Amino acid sequence: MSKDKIVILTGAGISAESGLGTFRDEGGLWAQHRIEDVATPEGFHRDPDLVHGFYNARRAHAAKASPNAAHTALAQLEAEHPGNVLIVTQNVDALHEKAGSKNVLHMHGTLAGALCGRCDHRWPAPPEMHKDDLCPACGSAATRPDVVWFGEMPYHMDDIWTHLAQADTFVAIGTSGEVYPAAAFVQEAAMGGAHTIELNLEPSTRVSDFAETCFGPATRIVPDWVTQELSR
Ligand code: BJW
Repeated sequence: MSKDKIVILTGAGISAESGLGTFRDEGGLWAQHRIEDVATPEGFHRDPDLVHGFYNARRAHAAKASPNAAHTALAQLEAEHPGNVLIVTQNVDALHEKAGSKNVLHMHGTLAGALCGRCDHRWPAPPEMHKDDLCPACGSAATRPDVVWFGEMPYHMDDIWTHLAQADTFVAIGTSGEVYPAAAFVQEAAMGGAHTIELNLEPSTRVSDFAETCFGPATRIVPDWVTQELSR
């Protein structure tokens, strides 16, 4: 059995079969909402009610969702692989944790968090957030979902670059490769000597950067890959 360090990047595609919509697939979230309205600091400044409504609905939907066989397989990999397994997720749902994964970095934040735009205080998000909610630390009515919008710096980046440089295997699952810096992780890992694998429904825009690929629904191809990895 391999003792190597595995870094896994996940995107919206891994949660699609749990009933959570992706962004860029046909009928996805960006077909229903303008990115600049709901996923930028400027959009939030212009219309906080609209943005809170968008995230309140997604928080409620995500709370009811259950992890699927792909999330469960990654939790099994973490539990049984003799080396280190790290999940870096772009997803704001908690399905990796619900499946039992412990070593998870949420680079685009989480629906479970609230953030004060004035003093940067963080606290657990209530089921619904509103523009007049007050920050429990500084009292400002500047509360927002603790998620990363376009033009903002994703979280944990120093740690993530370090883990990518040390990875023996890098796997990207269910992500289109359209959004940076996550889109550049495959090149960073490959430069450090990692074997790179794309597991996706269909080839992403970064497909030529990967050494190995497998296409199909995550609930099929991720458990298959985990079984293969644990028997190496
Ligand atoms: C299945 C499946 C199944 C379906 N089984 N698979 C020009 C060049 C380069 C970079 C830039 C540029 N201009 C601007 C930038 C930077 C910008 C960027 O990347 N823009 C691009 C549009 C070009 N990036 C940023 O701004 C980032 N910050 C940054 O760079 O900081 C540095 C900096 C800061 C300040 C100044 C200057 C520099 C921040 C990006 C934040 C992204 N935020 C969002 C919203 C998060 C909160 C929320 O959830 O609402 O993150 S946008 C959205 O996209 C979300 C996702 O995490 C992210 C990625 O989407 P993902 O997960 O890949 O989903 P999809 O829908 O795209 O793909 C789904 C995939 O699944 C597909 O491949 C399907 O085939 C597959 N699939 N069903 C398996 N069943």
